[in-house]
Amino acid sequence: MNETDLQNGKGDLLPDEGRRKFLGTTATVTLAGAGLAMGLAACKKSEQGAPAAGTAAEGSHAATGGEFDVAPGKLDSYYIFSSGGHNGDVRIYGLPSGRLLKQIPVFNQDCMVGWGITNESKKILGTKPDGTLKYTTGDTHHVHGSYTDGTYDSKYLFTNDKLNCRIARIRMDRMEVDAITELPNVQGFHGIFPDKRDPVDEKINHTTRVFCGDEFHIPQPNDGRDLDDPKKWFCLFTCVDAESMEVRWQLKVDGNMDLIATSYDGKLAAANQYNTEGGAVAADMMSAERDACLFVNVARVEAAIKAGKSFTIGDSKVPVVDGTKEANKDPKTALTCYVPVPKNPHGVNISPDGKYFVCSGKLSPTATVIATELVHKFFEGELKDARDAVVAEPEIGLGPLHTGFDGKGNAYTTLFLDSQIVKWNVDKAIAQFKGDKSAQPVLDRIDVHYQPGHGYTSMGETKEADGKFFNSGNKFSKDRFLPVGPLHVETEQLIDISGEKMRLLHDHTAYPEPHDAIIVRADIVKTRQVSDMKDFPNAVGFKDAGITRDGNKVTVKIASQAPNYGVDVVKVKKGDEVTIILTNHDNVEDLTHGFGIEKYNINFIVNPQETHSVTFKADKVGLFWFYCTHFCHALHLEMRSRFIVEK
Ligand code: RUQ
Ligand code: CUA
Ligand code: CA
Repeated sequence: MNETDLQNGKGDLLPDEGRRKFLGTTATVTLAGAGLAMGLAACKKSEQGAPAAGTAAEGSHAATGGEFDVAPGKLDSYYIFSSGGHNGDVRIYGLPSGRLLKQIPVFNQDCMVGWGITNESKKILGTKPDGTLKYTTGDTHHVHGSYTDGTYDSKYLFTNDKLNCRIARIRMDRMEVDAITELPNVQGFHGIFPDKRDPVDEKINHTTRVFCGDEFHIPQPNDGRDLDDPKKWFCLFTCVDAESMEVRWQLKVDGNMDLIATSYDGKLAAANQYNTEGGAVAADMMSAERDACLFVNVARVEAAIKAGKSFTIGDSKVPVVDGTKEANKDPKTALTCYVPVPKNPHGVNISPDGKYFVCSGKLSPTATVIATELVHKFFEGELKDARDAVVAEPEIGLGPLHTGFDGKGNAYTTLFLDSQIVKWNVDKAIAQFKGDKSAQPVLDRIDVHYQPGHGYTSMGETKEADGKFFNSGNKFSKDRFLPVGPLHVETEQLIDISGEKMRLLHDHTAYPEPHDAIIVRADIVKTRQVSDMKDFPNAVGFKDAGITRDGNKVTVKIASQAPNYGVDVVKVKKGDEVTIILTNHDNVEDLTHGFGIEKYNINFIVNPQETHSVTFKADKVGLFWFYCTHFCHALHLEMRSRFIVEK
């Protein structure tokens, strides 16, 4: 097949057309079923500026083979930190290779590392009075890094659990979770974003708070009251302290919240709202022509709490203030600003220069551009109407969801229904909105495979946006990879955005199903490759190793060094409560040991210089080997000892 064939859509591009048609039909049918086809039909493809790239995306729009390969032994230039979705974890990939580097267990259990099994991880995850985990499931959607001076400082990552409404913090030196907090009074905790500097103290130029939006309105308190009275239910915007991880305050709002974004000056947090109607069924959630993008004036909220204008809900001690429209009629004192946007928006992102928030249309083929400066003007009482903060609303395509930026004035929005990424220019969109008929905001389109959800650019959520890569997180992979049964792996596609035209570089797989992610320059990320024994208060020195008994409680202290645990046999009695504390004394990078006990459902690792412990009941009599589960030495298989439980 030659170049012309490619452009004419011949040869092996034809089956691809077939796939697209098939998928397009599915999407339309699904949406029509939900009563949405009407609004979507309003977008006339011919008026969208640049022509669709069509399947030529994989011809003229694609990179040549190997161009962005990372050769054996070479390292990637970026990290991707990605949510794992209903798997409950957070993943790290390298870019541009797409190599999976780590899966950080967060809300899930992971026997590779022993997350949810060791006492230390159980303490972070939270247990019931009987010592078992309070929750064993989670749903991570968004991962965001802490900031210093408008860019990532490699200190923390924060992620949400939509399912059980918890926020988790990952310390980036070890890439492990060090704190989890459950949010009170909320359900459907979806959007999360750290502030970029202190909203109150201008001198503090790093992340201090993390903002959390909840999507599902509930009775307050949710103790059995008002179950049939949705008008009384409401949602809360929550502020968590980035250091203590305690909930600082909550804000009662009208409508719901979906995604969150924060301004570079630290003063504003935004949330797109798709259910301003307060509907309990989908048809009601789509009944209004417009929903809103909510802006929270953080300093005012905190001043209101200081002034004693807060209340509490149920057993929760967290102060709550009223951010509803009814309670905030005067913009000059308002805690909130609700900017009307076309119905059921999804996603809100801020441009790297801090000037514009972009709220994607989802059911509307538009993106709404809101000027940060004008939101500030609203709060000063200088804007007639909140809607006047909108400076552009270009038509960009069907099903816009999330937007990334290149730092050069261009935006890249995922189009779920069109299965495309659209590149558009913010200034041109503003000119068009002002009435310049010659302004054509849409600059380029590229097909992705298929149905993209989140898309994000390299360093795009910092002031160091570098305009190199866009990663498209597609929701359907269909036929992109070898089939593996009914559950498909997801596709992520890396796109070169450094030129005028976008170029598809390659596909990589993603275990179902990631939502949002960030792309961070590799030189920013500073990890510690061998831990410090002092960070583990229960570390076992060679001299402290041994077995002690206190009533029916047995403590087994093990100081291991490859290829030995330093103890040949541990003898206990049936019914004993056994605690094993294991310290890995090896000081060599990458020399991790494992610890598993046959038939006792215990399995965890200790990295060099680390200590972990487990507590369990010796409820089975007999001989049970415990062995090293992590390959560590030529005598790794011999690294095993006996656990004997006597009658
Ligand atoms: S959401 S596909 Cu969970 Cu971030 Cu938009
Ligand atoms: Cu120690 Cu394998
Ligand atoms: Ca709505």
